Amino acid sequence: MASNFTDKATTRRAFLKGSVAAGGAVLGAGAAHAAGDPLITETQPWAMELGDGVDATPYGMPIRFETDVVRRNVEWLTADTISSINFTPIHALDGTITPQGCAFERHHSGAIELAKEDYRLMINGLVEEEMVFTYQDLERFPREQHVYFCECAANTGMEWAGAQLNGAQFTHGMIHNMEYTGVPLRTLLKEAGIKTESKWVFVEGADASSNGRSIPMEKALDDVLVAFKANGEALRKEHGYPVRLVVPGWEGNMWVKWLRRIEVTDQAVESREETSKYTDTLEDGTSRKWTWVMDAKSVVTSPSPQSPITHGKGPLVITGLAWSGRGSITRVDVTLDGGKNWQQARLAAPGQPMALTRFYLDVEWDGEEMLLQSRAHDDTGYVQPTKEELREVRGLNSIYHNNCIQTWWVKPNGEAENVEIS
Ligand SMILES: Nc1nc2c(c(=O)[nH]1)N[C@H]1C(S)=C(S)[C@@H](COP(=O)(O)O)O[C@H]1N2
Ligand SMILES: [Mo]
Repeated sequence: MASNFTDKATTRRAFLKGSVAAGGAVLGAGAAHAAGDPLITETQPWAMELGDGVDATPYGMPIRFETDVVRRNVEWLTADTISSINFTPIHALDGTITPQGCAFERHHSGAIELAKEDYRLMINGLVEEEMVFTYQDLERFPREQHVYFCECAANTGMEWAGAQLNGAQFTHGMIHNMEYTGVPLRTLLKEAGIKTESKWVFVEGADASSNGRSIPMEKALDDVLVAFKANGEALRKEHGYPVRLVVPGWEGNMWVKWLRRIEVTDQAVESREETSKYTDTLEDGTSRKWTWVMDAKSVVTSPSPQSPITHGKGPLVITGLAWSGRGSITRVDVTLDGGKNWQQARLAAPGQPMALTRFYLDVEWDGEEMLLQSRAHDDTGYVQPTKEELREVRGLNSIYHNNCIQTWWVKPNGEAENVEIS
């Protein structure tokens, strides 16, 4: 066992030296540190004792050093934590898939516990035959698998009037991105047989709030999924176990959790109190309603206020996320000087429709202050607007659908702050 560790250490050292010798060194004198470093020269405690057995953790949690990578809520935002929201720690994640354990939650009457045995999904209204499916019934239909983001329409909503919350988690963390497995809603609607006059579906959850929403039939028959797995495993309770609706590209409030009923109708049903809340108030007092699609948006996740630069000047990885509810991200630009000069970032993988895209820009940081911004482009040709441009159209009274360009002021000491520039 001990010799095994020695081998690994040797290989690692050889690799570090090798990369320098090959002229591919990013960090210059990196290998020179090794000589006086006890972490390299001394045998460490973890190499002198045995680790946990395979029966220690039947279901694993992150290692204790990562306990700050968690969902957080903002206390003053809502009156209680039941009808409330928390935020994904996007400043500390990489890649694009959001682990369920730290994916933001939004509920209107708390996360309920509903067993598969007690699960029923009813389809009624303008159908040939009203139907009730059990969980087991749903498992017998052909399945599909897709990665989609889910963004609450209120994401970035606190930033309309001015820079407010200090961290990407709080300004942009009402979003998650998961790989869903489920049955197309279309399949279930066909099973029940929709009547010719049907134009909408009214979807409802089993929780006390029921979160009823109307979705146009065109969307319902297109790509909406009745999902029961996320990232390979069962949905977590807080994300709607055992079954939730996935409405790709559209605002989170339509993604009904603990899905219990689908009513086929010929007109949109006004839900209880909530529909009106997801309406944008414009400067002239009129409202913007039925704005379901989430426009293209992006944010630099690191460096950012909760993810400062701690290594001084030199090579710096700038990274972030971009997404569009209208299609795929084709390009992301990053500026270090508040929009005077833009550079095209590298996409970690080609943009996928209605899913998060990870971008990187590798720079040599001179240690001077930066005004960091990112700007997303999608395949409809749409370009993410500045805060000024968005305000010209939507005014200052809006809460929802704020997809403007975000600015982080990175100071010479590496700390970052949420600011607004004009
Ligand atoms: N049944 C039910 N579905 C619901 C809600 C709810 O309160 N009850 N909240 C909605 C809102 S406003 C959002 S943004 C998303 C959030 O999904 P999440 O909690 O999995 O992040 O769920 C939606 N579906
Ligand atoms: Mo939401």
